[in-house]
Amino acid sequence: MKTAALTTAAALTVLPLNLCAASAASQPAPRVPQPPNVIFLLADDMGYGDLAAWGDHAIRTPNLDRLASEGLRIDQFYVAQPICSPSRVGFTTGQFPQRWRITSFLANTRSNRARGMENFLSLKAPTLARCLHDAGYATGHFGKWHMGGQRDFGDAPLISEYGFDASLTQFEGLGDRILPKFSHKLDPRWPDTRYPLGTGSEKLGRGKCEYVNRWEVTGRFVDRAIEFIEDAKKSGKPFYVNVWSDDPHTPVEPSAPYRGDGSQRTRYHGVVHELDRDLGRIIDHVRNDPALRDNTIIIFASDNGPEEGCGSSGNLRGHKGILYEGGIREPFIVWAPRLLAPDRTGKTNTTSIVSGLDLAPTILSITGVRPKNAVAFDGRDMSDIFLGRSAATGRPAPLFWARPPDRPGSKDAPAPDYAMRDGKWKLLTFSDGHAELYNIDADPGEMYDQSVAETKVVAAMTKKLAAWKKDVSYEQIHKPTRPNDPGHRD
Ligand SMILES: [Ca+2]
Repeated sequence: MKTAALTTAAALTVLPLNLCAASAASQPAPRVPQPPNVIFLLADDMGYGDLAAWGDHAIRTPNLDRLASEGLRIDQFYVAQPICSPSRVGFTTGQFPQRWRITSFLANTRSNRARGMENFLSLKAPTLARCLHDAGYATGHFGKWHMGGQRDFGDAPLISEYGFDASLTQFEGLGDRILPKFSHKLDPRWPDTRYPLGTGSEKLGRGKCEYVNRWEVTGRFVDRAIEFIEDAKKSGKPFYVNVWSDDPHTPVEPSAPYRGDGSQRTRYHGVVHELDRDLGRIIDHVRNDPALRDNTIIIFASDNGPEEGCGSSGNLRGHKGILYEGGIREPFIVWAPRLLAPDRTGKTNTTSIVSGLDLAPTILSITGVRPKNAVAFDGRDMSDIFLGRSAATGRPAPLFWARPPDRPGSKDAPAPDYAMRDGKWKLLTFSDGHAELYNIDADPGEMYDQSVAETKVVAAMTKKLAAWKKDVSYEQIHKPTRPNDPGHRD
């Protein structure tokens, strides 16, 4: 980093948290500020270019745009992998998902095995929710999970076993769930309008299942999250709440007024608009309550780039599943009116490089929570960046990605196998041995390969990439196969 170093938790507004000890104090004690509440809003397959705040004015997203105008946008935000499950493992654990053998989307057991993957996130993995729960936070997960308990595998842990007091999910997880039905048969092979992965999930049991219209699913997660927040408020506990919508993932079906001309693209626009409206309800709930507004951090992100034919990567190259920027670089907003540096409100940090891996160590720092057991996070404490106290260039350590094994690209255009970001440089390597190098600061669209002119940079980065592959044992588990199962959905 070229500018100010990150501060430690001790320099932040809250003290190290031990709620039990604090409440047991017998004499009037110095007033300890309530540790901040955290709400993490996550979209599913929304592209870098899909919000007006990032340049797309074809979709109306007034609530998320207002969140950005009252908060801080971080422009160089990367997810851990360009696809659902490992991206979520990165947010959840603060560690490269390769360490937990979740390298692409979790599907059925045969497909997971063929790709060298586990069937669920190990309970040995550290989780942000468990750290916060152990420190006295009320913790709730409402929305898509996709870290175990899907397709034919019902023996995964419940979401609650990862540190959550309450959960409500859909067909990519266990426990109580809301399952989608569509207004028409999606496929003549399927007997009714209920989504087959939903009916399959229902057969796994392990929670109550309720079917609602596809366009009502996110609203149900938001309703449950608001209830949970109110309960936490009444109990006097700080809270950590995930609202992980499965919008705008395909199949896209907004309510009837928002279907436009019926094309995939306009229905996608409708889904994003309704997602924005639903998330707006929880944002307004916090904004309109001074007790919540003044001590809550709301973070918004997407889990990976857009599916082709749906969302927009803006000026970036590539899409979901691909290691070019469009697959891994996503919108990211931090909203925290009383905690954010006032002169950064409504601004965009274009210089710092932030990862989904940073979420866990950063939230622990901001909340002053120390994990019971030391965790070797791959992410870094970026609290100064999140709260607008610094816009330090780059990041303290490089980032690495590996292609999901089921996304090899085409014969004519093979997908890059590995990527690495270090300072302004991004290296991409291919199975035939060649590499591409881009100066992302000058060329975010990855148009001008610098690998021939910058051979020393390529050599140095290739060496670091090899060390990372060894560190996470990736080449031993990498099995580049492509599943071809009925009902395939990532
Ligand atoms: Ca996704």
